[in-house]
Amino acid sequence: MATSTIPELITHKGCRMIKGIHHPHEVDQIQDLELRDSDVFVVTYPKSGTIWMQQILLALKSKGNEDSVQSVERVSTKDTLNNWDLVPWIEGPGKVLEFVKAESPRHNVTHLLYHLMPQELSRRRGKVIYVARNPKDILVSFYYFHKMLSELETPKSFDEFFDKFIIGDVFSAAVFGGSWFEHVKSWFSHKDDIDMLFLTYEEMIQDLQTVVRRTAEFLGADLTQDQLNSVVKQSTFKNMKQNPRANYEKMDGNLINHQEGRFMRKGTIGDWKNHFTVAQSERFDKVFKQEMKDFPVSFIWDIQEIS
Ligand code: PPS
Repeated sequence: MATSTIPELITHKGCRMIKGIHHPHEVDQIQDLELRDSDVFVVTYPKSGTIWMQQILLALKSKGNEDSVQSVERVSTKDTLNNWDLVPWIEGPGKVLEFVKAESPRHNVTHLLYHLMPQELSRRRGKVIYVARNPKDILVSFYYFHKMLSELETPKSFDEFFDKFIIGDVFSAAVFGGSWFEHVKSWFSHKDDIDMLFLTYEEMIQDLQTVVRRTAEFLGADLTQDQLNSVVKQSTFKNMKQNPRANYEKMDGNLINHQEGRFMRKGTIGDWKNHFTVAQSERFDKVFKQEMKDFPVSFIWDIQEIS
């Protein structure tokens, strides 16, 4: 059952966060963290494939051996393991302290902007895997996620949420995570300063095998072809949909309303077509074109483009 308090967002150093979950004094400690070469941060704007890359990292770490992840669950003192317990949010409550004490390799995820992340990244300590997704599909996925998560304000309608994501003629900073445009562009602008693998959700849909192989190479993970195949198998939408850890099934019913749907929802490209009106799509395209005119990466907007 969802709580009845109205969730609130705060802005801290230009970053939009959830009040009560993200504590500015903890977030401020992240920039000064000492990194190890083996540290990995998966960086995403919300709904871009975070849990997917979490899954790939977990499976790579266990060299495709599902039993090894399950054994972590068995020895855990928590009976509520979700993917995010195994690859935590660095900006989550108490996570900075856990990070400092954690054994190598430390794998974390974040929605934070570049300037709030450890400065040592720019000295090429630690690695970043950035996953970007086409923002029309993000908007739809985010809309359903707002209906599920009690810490995010339930939208009155899809149209209202659309107007919150795009205010006037810009990607707005009003939603959790801030402006999609700013997130992608600011991280991308640092891609040559830090050790970064830049991927898109759409290329993961198009060719998961290649993405898994490139990710393994980037991390220096030495897996046989059979082991890589097992990682791919565990990371398909079909298999993750049945994985309770990936669906936050064990997450407290006060935080997530499981009646509103599943975290692993559609897992495809182009669901925006089932939600946007023609006028909304045209308005979105205008904003996108304007804000992304110098951006060198193109996005795939329709599953037909790759099938
Ligand atoms: S969050 O809340 O920001 O952590 O969400 P995030 O994990 O970034 O994004 C959730 C969306 O990713 C989809 N997803 C996948 N799609 C295809 N294949 C696989 N294996 C996969 N794993 C996660 C998930 O279904 C959400 O997208 P939508 O469009 O809502 O289905």
